[in-house]
Order: sequence, then C-alpha cells, then structure tokens
Amino acid sequence: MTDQTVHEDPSAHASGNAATDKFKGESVKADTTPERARAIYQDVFKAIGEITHKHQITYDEYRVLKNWMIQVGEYGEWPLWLDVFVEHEIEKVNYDRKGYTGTKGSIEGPYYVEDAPKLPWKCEMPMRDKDKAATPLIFKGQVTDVDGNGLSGATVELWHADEEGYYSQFAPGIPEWNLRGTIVTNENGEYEIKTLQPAPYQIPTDGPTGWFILSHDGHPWRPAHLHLRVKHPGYREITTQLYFEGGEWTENDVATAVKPELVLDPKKNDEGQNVVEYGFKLDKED
Ligand code: MBD
Ligand code: FE
Repeated sequence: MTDQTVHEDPSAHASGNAATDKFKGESVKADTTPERARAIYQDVFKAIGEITHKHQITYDEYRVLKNWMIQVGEYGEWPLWLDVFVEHEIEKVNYDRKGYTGTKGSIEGPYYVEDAPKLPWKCEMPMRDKDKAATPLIFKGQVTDVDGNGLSGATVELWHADEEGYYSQFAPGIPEWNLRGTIVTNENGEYEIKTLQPAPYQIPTDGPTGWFILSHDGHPWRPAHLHLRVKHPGYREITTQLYFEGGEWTENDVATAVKPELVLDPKKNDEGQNVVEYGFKLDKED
C-alpha cells in the first residue's frame, strides 16, 4: 500500500481527533452537588468492585485496561466510544420520560456540528456529484405540536454520512457542509428534502474503539441512519435519528440507538427515487 492511499482514508486517528477537537469547543458544566457526586461515585466503585471479584480480574487484564484507556485518549476516541456505548442510556433517562407524547429521541453521536447553512422548506442537501450518483431519498413531512397543528418556521437540522459512511468535517476531502443543513419549515410546518439514501456506518476498526469491539467478537456497524434535531421556540427540541426498515444492522445496532418508532419504510417512485414521509411532533416546553 502506498502512502497516499493511507492518507486518503479517514483513519480512526483523524476522525477521533476531529470529534474530540469539536467537543472541546463546547461549554461543559453540570450543577452536580457534592452529595450527588458522592452518591454516584460510590455506586460506580461498588459496581467496579463487584465486577472485579466476580470475574477475578487479573493484573494483566488491569494493565491492558490502563493501556487501552490511554490509547482512547491519544486517538481522540472518547467521544466516539462514549456515544456508542453509553449515550443511549443517558438519552433514555433524560428524554423518554412519562408524560411526553412527541416524537422519540435518539442519541446525538459524535458528528453533529451546529450552524449548518439554512435551507428553504423544499430543498436539496449540499452534495457532490458522487453523492448524486447514489439512490436519491426524498424525505418529506410536517413539524407539528402534539395536537397536529403545523409549526411554521421550525428548524429541522439534518446531518448524515455519505454512501461510503463518511461525515463531512470528520473525514478528509469532503466539502465542509456536505450533507448538512438547517431546513426551515413553511407556513404549514412542512419540509421536503432531497438527499441521498445513506449507507451503514462502520466504526473505525483501526483505533481503540474498534479494538474494544473486536476483543469481544462484536461487530462495528451502525445501521444506515439520518440524524435530526428539530426546534421551535416554546417547544422541547428533539435530537433523534431515523433508520430504514429491513436495513442491515437495523435490528443489531452497535450503539443500541434504534427505536421501533424511528424506522422508515421508503417506497420507490417512478424515477427510482426513495420517497418517505415522516413527521415530527413536538411537546410543549415544561
Ligand atoms: C455515528 O455515525 C453515530 O451516529 C454514532 C452514535 C456513533 C458513531 C458514529
Ligand atoms: Fe451517525
């Protein structure tokens, strides 16, 4: 393999470090009291103690763990590893509360970028000629309140991977806002977006998150998905993902982030485009 082909590939190092750099730009704070912090840390260490005894963890294994954690940091993969293996439970605890009847949420993942360019309600996502060679996907619907009233001027942020499974800004050689946009709904809350049918996403296997998966004979795949964030003043914003019926890995997502309410079933139109309608229902802000 020549040097060039290595650098063409978005390696674990490159995508991990890009995700870490992006996250470092965010403001990070929580108003956790010392009492709450103590209760949480005591439970965490109790669980670690129990697991250590139950499995009689060896010194070799402890040293492998230490080395692996160092590598996760060096590859910039903490955002990736945490979002794949931990975020789904955090999402359920925080957004799947009783009393909300709006559209289900799902994890944000490591590749969201805010302030994607605004697009009109009926639009085509920014894409390259090679993206246009993929199967087009027409995604249309309406943002409403829980009673079905259209929400005009709502924003639907959409971001997803290209047909090869790469995200702009996290893999080299892709235009900055490729397959990213902030769509503004029309007077009835509607949108009609032309994009491409995404492909399954493979967690890089040349970095510590991939090694972790391979070490327990797991698979590194997420099903094909669209990421969305839907907002309107006065309503609870939704961060979610949509998946595809019958798609590879939809039943077996490495990130455990598929919910049955979030699976689309597009139909082909006469022009060979996939067409699907899906609406977003927003709960009132509490
Ligand atoms: C992704 O595309 C993603 O959505 C998540 C949650 C983790 C890794 C890659
Ligand atoms: Fe994703």
